[in-house]
Amino acid sequence: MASIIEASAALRKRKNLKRGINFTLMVVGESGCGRSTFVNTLCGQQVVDVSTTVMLPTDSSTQIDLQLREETVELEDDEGVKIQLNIIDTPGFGDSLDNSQNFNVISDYIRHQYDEILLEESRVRRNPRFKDGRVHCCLYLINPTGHGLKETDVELMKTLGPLVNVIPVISKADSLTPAELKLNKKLIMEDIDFYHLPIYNFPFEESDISDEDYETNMHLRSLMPFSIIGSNEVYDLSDGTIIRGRQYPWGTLDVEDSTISDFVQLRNTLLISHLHDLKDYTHEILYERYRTEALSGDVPSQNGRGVHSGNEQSTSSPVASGRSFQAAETDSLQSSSKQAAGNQDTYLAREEQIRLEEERLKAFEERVQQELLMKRQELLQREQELREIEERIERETKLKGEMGSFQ
Ligand SMILES: Nc1nc2c(ncn2[C@@H]2O[C@H](COP(=O)(O)OP(=O)(O)OP(=O)(O)O)[C@@H](O)[C@H]2O)c(=O)[nH]1
Ligand SMILES: [Mg+2]
Repeated sequence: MASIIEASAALRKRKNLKRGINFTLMVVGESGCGRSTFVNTLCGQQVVDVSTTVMLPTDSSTQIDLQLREETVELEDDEGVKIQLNIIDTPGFGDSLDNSQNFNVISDYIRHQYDEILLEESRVRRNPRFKDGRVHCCLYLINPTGHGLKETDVELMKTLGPLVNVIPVISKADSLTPAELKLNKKLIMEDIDFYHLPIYNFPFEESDISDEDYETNMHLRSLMPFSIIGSNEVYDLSDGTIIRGRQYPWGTLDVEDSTISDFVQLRNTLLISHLHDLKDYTHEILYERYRTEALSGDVPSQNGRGVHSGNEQSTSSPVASGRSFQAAETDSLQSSSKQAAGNQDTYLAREEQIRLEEERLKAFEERVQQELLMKRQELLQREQELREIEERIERETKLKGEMGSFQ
């Protein structure tokens, strides 16, 4: 029996090696909080600014400057396992006075990926080239203020937490002394508990976890929120070692030094130890819940109104997550059996799915139209400016000519 399991595990590994594991990571945080630097540090290469694709146009009507950008990087671990890492960056986040519109752009994107899967699942013929775009983890970078959370942080985590695995992270940890960092972490966790923010806190089923995994998860919980230091520079030290670090007048720090930040722990968590857990939680709990709600007609409307309240996951405080995992699972199982009650239901559910997709496409079309309109207006303005410049030059030339003939 054991040999069969080993053989199938080896087979799976070989398959994974060949195909590569797909993982989608979203990085959210205020402008300048260090998102790009973190992405480059995580990947050990300069990935930002390369093949940047704007996925959603700016919504000019509401003055949101947020855009979602995707970069894809192929990483390979020590054992040769390939990871296709899709990184979704959110430039412009936190720049508007009213950030709620930004939250909606992000949550709409996440929901749209779920809708795509829902639609694909209901097709008679599957599309062999279908790309699963679900976001498996959302890192929320918090500026190192030394205080607890701001209102925006609370609202964002409340909005996104029920949809995606949100992991809060203090960026630029080198700006704080060890004591300040410790206090900052404590205050943030107190706020997360106080507001019952549904973050990903390494949930597990108590009956089904090895001692080792239990220790790991508890340790990771104790580090939350993770702290990171990022850098785009690599230095050759006098002893021949090469480090990615930050150079200061008083010395050079190594971003991988785990005594000053949790960067290495976070990287291991995302790319090695919890890569599959994050994917599984997305599929089995978050997507399943979304699917159940969508099929039972209890779909949150566009633009985040009536979002899945966040309360469902609100029990997942760092202490109670084992229970919340089970509770969520039971909920989804019950709802699944309800959903299987007859063809009529299925038919209505399909109708609902189609309606949902139509709504999303309509919203997307509207955004594109608005973007087009804005570009047209810009063009007209530029033309006007050009005309004015031409007229001025003409006037000046004429004046010069008149002056010349006068002399
Ligand atoms: N001290 C310190 N500075 C950092 C760290 N990470 C990034 N920075 C600096 O912070 C500034 C902004 O970093 P970016 O990575 O461009 O931040 P961003 O969030 O991508 O910024 P936008 O894309 O403009 O919103 C740069 O000057 C970085 O060098 C860090 O860990 N510590
Ligand atoms: Mg950036």
